Amino acid sequence: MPTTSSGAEAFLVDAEARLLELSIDAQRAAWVYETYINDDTELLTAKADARLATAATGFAREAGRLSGPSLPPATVRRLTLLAASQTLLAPSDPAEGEELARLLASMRGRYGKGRVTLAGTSEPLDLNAIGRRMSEHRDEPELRALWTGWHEVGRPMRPEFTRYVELANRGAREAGFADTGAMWRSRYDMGPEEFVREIERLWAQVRPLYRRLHALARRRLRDRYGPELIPSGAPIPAHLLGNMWAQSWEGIFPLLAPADRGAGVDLGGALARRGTDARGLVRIAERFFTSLGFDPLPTTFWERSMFVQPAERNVLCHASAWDVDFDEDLRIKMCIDVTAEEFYVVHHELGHNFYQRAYRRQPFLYRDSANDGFHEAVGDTIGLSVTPEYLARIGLIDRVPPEADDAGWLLRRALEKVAFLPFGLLVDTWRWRVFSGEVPPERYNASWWELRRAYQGVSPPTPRDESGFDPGAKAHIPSNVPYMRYFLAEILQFQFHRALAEQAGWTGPLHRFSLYEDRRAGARLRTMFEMGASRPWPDALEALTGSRTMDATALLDYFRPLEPVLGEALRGEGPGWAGE
Ligand code: X8Z
Ligand code: ZN
Repeated sequence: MPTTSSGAEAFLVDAEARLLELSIDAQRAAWVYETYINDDTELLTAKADARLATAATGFAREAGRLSGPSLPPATVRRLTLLAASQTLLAPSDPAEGEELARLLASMRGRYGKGRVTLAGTSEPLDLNAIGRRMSEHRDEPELRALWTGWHEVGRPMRPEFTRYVELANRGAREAGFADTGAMWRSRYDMGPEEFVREIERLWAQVRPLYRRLHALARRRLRDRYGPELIPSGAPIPAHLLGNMWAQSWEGIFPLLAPADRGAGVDLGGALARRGTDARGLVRIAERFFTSLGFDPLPTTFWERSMFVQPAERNVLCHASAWDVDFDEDLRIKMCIDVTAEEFYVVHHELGHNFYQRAYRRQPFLYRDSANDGFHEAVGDTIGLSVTPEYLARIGLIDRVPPEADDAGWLLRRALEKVAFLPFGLLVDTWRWRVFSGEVPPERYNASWWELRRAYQGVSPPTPRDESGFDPGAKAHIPSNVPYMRYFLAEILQFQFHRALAEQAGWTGPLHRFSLYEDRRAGARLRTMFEMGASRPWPDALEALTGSRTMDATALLDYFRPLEPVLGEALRGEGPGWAGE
């Protein structure tokens, strides 16, 4: 019998209320766990997650059963969103659901508790301290020790991850999906094959630029470390790029800085000179949003957020933004270091919070971004407006460097943004294959490194085998957070930026445009935020940019002024590597 529209509506209202309640419980438990990791909080978060993920599977199955052509499109949309409302579906067997949630909590805990003690020292370093050293130090043996030491964190996750894949897939299949990866890919308002083609199309647009930047980095690293370690035509050893995952190369900017073209702006130095602390950094970012017409963050945000790493307990430092009650209880959780890099991360996180607050009046299933790339893109869009002019305007730096110095500034941005693209792409390329069974456990590490070599052009500094588990050394793997969103965000943020610049009548170079105090732009952003997930994402993209397709030409336009610098620096160093 076809479902009546009122029957489906009643089911949806009920499911939304129940999911909201379970989600709030799960978020509270997760907050306490991630800001105070111990055995009790681990158990509590696992129990709350299990309840949510098991209920979600039931709702997803029912949504699939009810959905049909006789229903109004809006109802079908909500049923579709309901089916994939969670990133994790648990098997309906409660024991298996709880086992799955325990595995995930355990892996997250291992990540949060991970430490490396360097030979000849006695102080264990946490990931923040390791990250600082990897971005600032250039001593090869030390970098190798930090890299290798941290990758040990993944080793005990291997059996846990293997079982998690099995159980998560069981839940996804009960709900009617082929596997968990297919479930993740079902949230893009297009067929899964079409989505994969979109990703490939976007990557093809940006790949030539990435290969040139890679060649420049390789050349400068060869000057520093010698041709034995950095031969031409080969991938770059992953520990030498200034970041644990080689996902941002900003740390090695000093090695690459164009000689006579300006060293960029020393934002870190400026913050230090001003004595800005973690809270002060967040205030500066909040001020940007209020300059666009958004209301200031609620008092509870300032009371409940974690800005600074507590000394006396284990926490999960990886930055995140929360909307604990899906209403006004906004928070961020970070271990803020007052650096230029973290200045951007703070803007990234607040982007989530302002988006969340804007869509809170939507029905529960629409309290989300247009697609997950949008959520990750908005704070970064604001970050693109952190220009030298803006920094001078708010008094952080004294003078705006001349336009002739822009190459340094742009190169720094490229080392963050362009360098990230292949990493953003490969994490879930790997996970999709794992979930589908194409990559079995006995090829976890091998396939991870094939992708890292092919896309990023990096190689492991020490031989890897299947006794370890290198993907586990990246937060989103033990935390079950999908990653393609960051690849999309990297493309979208430039599209947003270019569209807003055009709407403001800007005719100068894109990297000099700032939205600061542009209330009209703020209103457009708010319109898109308030839509939440109520419409297919092309509608949201159109509302902001006038276009219905994702397109990387804005990113290419933004970095075009860098071309002469790259061209000049690359004489004699052809881009590309064996194993591409
Ligand atoms: O995880 C994040 C954010 C939290 S949503 C800090 N990002 C990715 C990462 O760190 O790997 C932002 C850029 C990519
Ligand atoms: Zn984010």
